[in-house]
Amino acid sequence: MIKVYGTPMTRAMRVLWLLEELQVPAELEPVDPRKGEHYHPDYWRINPFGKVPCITVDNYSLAETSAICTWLADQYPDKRLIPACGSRARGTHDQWLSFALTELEAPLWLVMKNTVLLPEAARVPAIIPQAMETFAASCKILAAHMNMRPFVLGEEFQVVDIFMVSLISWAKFLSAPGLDRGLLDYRERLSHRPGFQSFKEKYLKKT
Ligand SMILES: N[C@@H](CCC(=O)N[C@@H](CS)C(=O)NCC(=O)O)C(=O)O
Repeated sequence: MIKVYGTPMTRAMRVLWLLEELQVPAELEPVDPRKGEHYHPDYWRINPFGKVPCITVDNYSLAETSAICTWLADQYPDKRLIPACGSRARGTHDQWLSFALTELEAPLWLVMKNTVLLPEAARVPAIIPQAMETFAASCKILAAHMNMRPFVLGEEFQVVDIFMVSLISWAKFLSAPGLDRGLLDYRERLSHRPGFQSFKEKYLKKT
């Protein structure tokens, strides 16, 4: 059985949603960073990266959300949620995944930390305008791309769509500039997928 460490309100949400899309049973082991539970030595023995999410399968453990999600999707090629390793489509998939993490998530995470997550005394509000501007410029590129296709890779829902939807949700929560109607509609459309609904039923109703 796959164990997922984290809570549904963290990046673990991306892993839990993917597992519902793959229809693979998993067990959620609650590790809540808001309560500092990720600092526990028992958790560091499982995940020396010290953050959530992380997964374990038998005696194998894996951290970093994008590594976890691509690895999981690769385990179930019949589910067609990621292009085959080495294919051009996989190159394009990973290009957008990398763009999501470095060009969209990184500036948003700076905003998140300095508006919500860090204790007030540790926040640096001066960072926010520049991070918002960086996000908006990248978001414009994504919006133009999504204007012409239903999913990032074209006609099929893939792992990278989970990351994009999650980041659009962060951006909406932070009132970040750059979101357009098309991106909000894309997020709304994907939230009706049975996989997402099942994630919501299983994990959000309990928290
Ligand atoms: N690069 C990591 C980032 C993981 C991360 O920062 N997770 C947050 C929760 S969403 C966390 O564990 N924060 C606790 C901390 O930074 O101390 C990934 O993509 O998995």
